[in-house]
Amino acid sequence: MADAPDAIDAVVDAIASTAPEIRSGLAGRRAYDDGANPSGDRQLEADVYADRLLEERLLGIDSIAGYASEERDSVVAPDAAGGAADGDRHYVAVDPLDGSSNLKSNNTMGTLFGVYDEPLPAGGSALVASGFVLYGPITTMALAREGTVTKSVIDEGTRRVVDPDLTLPEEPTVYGFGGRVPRWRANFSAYVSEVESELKLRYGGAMIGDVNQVLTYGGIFGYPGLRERPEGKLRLCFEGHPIAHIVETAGGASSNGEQSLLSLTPDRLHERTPLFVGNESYVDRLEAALG
Ligand code: AHM
Ligand code: MG
Repeated sequence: MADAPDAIDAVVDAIASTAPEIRSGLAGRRAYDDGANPSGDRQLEADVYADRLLEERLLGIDSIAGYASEERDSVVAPDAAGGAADGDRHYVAVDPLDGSSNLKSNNTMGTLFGVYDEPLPAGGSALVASGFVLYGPITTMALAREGTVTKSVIDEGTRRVVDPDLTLPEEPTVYGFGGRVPRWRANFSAYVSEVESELKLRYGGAMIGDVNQVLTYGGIFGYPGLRERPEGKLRLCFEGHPIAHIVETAGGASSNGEQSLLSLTPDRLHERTPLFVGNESYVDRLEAALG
């Protein structure tokens, strides 16, 4: 993966400086907007607000040649073709408010992003950095780049690193799996029976929050393929690639049930995938159970 410090710094700074605005704008935007996103989910006013802010900030960066969002049909290019040379062009994929249905119950949600050095949709190997902002009791950012994950607290738009080398704990403690249990397939249910006798359930309905628990305590998070929907719910480009990059860089593993999510290239921007991330031992056992 190519190193691109300037583009990455600019994206990370833009997202960190936008985070307090997104956060403070949530309270007044809990109603549904009129539209639906390309995956068919109803959009909240907060989804649209966060998407527009991020589009404006990220496309304002010279080296960003494309903005893709879970809330938009296709990749948006900057108005004027940027001055960046071919090798300096980068593309950002964003889930502006992952877990936004939690706004109703006032639970955790976040902003997820991946920076690629190829036009989108691209393979996971084109990711040069990825991260998430978590709007919990405090605002934090996990950032994977150059082989290291750092954790920062965001205060008034600036980042203060609180963990320079975030790694998954070796003794896993927690798990969380999405989808209604009767819709799970038999081999997955059998695997979960084993996991639930070993780990504690932590499921909050926002992937970012649930994966952050796994990063903090060790364990596994997943949203499996379901009986009527074998492709699962979550999207490879906006959720799968960035979260897999973060967890793998932190020493864990990712899978679609067969192989690392980072080895996959979506045919379509909004393509879905079964998604599993966590400690390697649990991801290996999952692949064996589903295989
Ligand atoms: P979103 O990006 O539209 O919020 O949808 C993704 C969210 C994930 O954060 C979470 O893991 C999942 O949907 C929860 O789905 P469910 O409500 O089916 O448990
Ligand atoms: Mg999401």
